[in-house]
Formats: sequence, C-alpha cells, structure tokens
Amino acid sequence: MFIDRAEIFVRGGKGGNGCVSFRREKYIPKGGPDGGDGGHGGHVYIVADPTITTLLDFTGRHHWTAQNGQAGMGKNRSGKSGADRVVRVPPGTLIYDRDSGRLLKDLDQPEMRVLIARGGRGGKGNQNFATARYQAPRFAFPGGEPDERWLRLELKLIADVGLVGLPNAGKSTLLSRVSRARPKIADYPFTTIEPQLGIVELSNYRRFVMADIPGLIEGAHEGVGLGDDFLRHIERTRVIVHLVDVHPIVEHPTPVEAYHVIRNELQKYSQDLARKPELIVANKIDLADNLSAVQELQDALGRDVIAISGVTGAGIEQLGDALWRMIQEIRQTEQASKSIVPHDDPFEAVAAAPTIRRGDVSSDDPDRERGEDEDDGCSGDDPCGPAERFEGGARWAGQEDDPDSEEGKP
Ligand SMILES: Nc1nc2c(ncn2[C@@H]2O[C@H](COP(=O)(O)OP(=O)(O)OP(=O)(O)O)[C@@H](O)[C@H]2O)c(=O)[nH]1
Ligand SMILES: [Mg+2]
Repeated sequence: MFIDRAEIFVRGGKGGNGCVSFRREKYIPKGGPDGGDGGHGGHVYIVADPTITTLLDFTGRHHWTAQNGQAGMGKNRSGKSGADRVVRVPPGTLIYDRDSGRLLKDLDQPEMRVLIARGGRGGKGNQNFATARYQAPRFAFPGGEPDERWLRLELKLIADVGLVGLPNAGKSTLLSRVSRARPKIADYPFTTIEPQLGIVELSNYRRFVMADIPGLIEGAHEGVGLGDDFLRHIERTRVIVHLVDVHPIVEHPTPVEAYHVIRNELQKYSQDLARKPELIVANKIDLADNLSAVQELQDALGRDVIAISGVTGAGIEQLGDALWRMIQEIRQTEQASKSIVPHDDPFEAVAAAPTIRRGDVSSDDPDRERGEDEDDGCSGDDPCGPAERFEGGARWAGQEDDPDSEEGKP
C-alpha cells in the first residue's frame, strides 16, 4: 500500500574509439602504427543508501548516465576510462525493468550495490593490429555501445513519524496540511480506516515520512472500534506524535483522559511501541482565544506540549522543526551504531571503479581491465580526428590502405 515509485533511464558511458596513427619523427619518416586504445565507458551502479528515505529525488531527474571513455590517441596513448555513475536509493528499493516488468534486484540491505548498466568497451587502436606481414594497419575499432534501459523503482515506505490519537483528534487533517497526502477528513469517528502515508517536506530539503492511522479507543487491544492491529504499520517508525484534541466535545474524554487512554492502548499492544520517543501535540487551539487548555494538559502530564491547529496551520512550523530534530538525532544514533558513513551528495559520480563481472545484473567483474590505461598521459591534444579514424563502417572501419602512400611503411 505505501509505495513510492519512480522511473529512471540509465545508460553506461560509450567506449572511446581506438585511434589510427603512425609514428612520425624527425629521421623516422615511416614509423610504425602507434594509435592507442579508447578508454572504457563508465558503468551505472545503484546503491542502497540508508541516509535516503524516499524516491522523491527522482521526480525532477530521470536520466542517469555514466561518463564516456576518451578516444585513443597517437604515440600509443590510451584514452581515459569514463567515470562511473552511482545512483543512491533508499534501502528496500525494488528495481524492475520498466518494459518487461522483470524484477532485476531487491536492494533490501543497506549499502547493497548492483551494476545496472555497463559501459561500452574501449575500441582497439591500430597499434594492436600490426603483424609482420601487415605492418601498416589503417583501421581501428570504434568504442563499444553501452547498456541502456528504463527502470521502475519501487519502495515500500517506512514512516519516520506515526500519528496516534483518539478518533476525531485531527490526525488526517494534520497529515493533509503538512504533506500532499489527501486522506479523508470528517467529523465522525473512524473516518480513517486504512493507514495513510505522506511525505513531509520542510525548508532546506528536509524531508520525512509521516503515517496517519485509524483512531484508537479504549479497549482497542480487545478489538473495540477498529482494534489495534493497524499499529503494526507504525511499529517501525522513529517517533510517535500523540495528537490530543484540547477542546473535545462534551461527554468525550478530557485531553488528559484521552492521552492516558491512548498510552494504555500502546502499552497493551507492544512495549517497544510504547517506549518510542513521543511528541505530545495539542490540536485545535483555534477553538479558544487562549492556550489555557494546552497549559492544563502540560501541567497535568508534566511534559512539554506543542500547540497547533491543523485547520489554521498555527504551530505547524514549530512542530515540523521539532520532529526533524528528533528524527535527525535518532538517525544519527542509528548510524553511529551501524558505523555507516552518511553521503552528502546522493548522486555523486565516482571515478574509482571497482572490479565487476560481465552479466546482466551483477556486482563484480574480475574480467574487466578497467583503469589499466588510465595513467598514460593522454591529456594532450588528440592527433586523430574522428573522421580520420572511422570512415565508412559501423562495426569498425579502416581507411583504405593506400599502397602508394608512404605513410605507415616502416
Ligand atoms: N477547529 C478545528 N477542527 C479541526 C482541527 N483539526 C481537525 N479538525 C476537525 O476535526 C474533525 C476530525 O478530523 P480528522 O482529521 O478526520 O480526525 P482524525 O483524527 O483523522 O479522525 P479519525 O480518522 O476518525 O481517527 C474534522 O471535522 C476536522 O475538520 C483543528 O485544528 N481545528
Ligand atoms: Mg483520520
């Protein structure tokens, strides 16, 4: 039910073309072939990054490509291999091939990594084709084509914040105010019968996921009302927002009673859930001119209470900031305990390429000779223009071997 989706296009880098070139130096008019190989194109990897929680980053960016390999050059200089592209997604993301619908990978563990689109191999330069009988090869191979595909990413969301409270406390109203979720809202109890998720976006790219669940009432653990089974949807949240209507209608529990009813139900459901960090939020403050009801609740519970109105938006910003602080603290503690290094840039390109295996979707490639030519001083001008290298051929093309030419004859 809580599914976040995105479609992205991935393409490896194209392999660099091999070069056709001949050694030309003073007093060496007919040096041998010295066209270097093209560099390999970079690969695209997808990595499960525990510091990312949603697929929202992909809404504005659909194309993820690795860098092309550089063309080979004269003087036996090979082209540089293209940098890989690492796409970071939240753990739990399922990767499907969009067109066939096939599941390619389930990134269910943090830091899991998958090679999703290989780069093309670098083309061989003409120096590779010289033999005793054929000393002036005037052709080279073009760079290989990279893999490319459209992917569908799916994430089953786990909320950071779970909303609890009596029916009509205003949980769905709050969720609809802070996120783009549009849960049903009405002034009768149990309007919400299925949990709903929303992504809360604060300023400065701060985001978290909030879950609205059906209201709990006294005896929910025994099945009264809608029961308490849906509490499992918020068992894995980091924070609980306990929403209390501070101006309940007559005959309904007072705010303090309402608070204890819910606490009791949480305890009965699970100690783990009851022990989660909790933020008490007094709702519907627009219904009175002063905050005395909030003060009373605060005094009775001996805890800080944040006062808001889901209808007017009063106090919402303060609530967002407070929740963000709590979530950050908890995330940091989680990371410290797992010793995971957070990534500032979720989509960084990494130049250092790991070894990887050939195959459809795999994680390592011992066969690949990546990086072998990288430090060969290929930063100079490319003496081979593309037309010079690859005239007239799709797979590979050589220039006509002109028997009258002096070039290339040692
Ligand atoms: N005046 C006022 N009314 C509110 C506020 N928040 C919610 N309401 C009203 O309270 C009623 C219940 O709101 P909901 O958001 O549906 O409450 P809920 O907690 O999701 O209720 P259930 O889904 O039944 O558990 C609606 O009529 C809302 O318009 C508020 O801040 N001020
Ligand atoms: Mg509701």
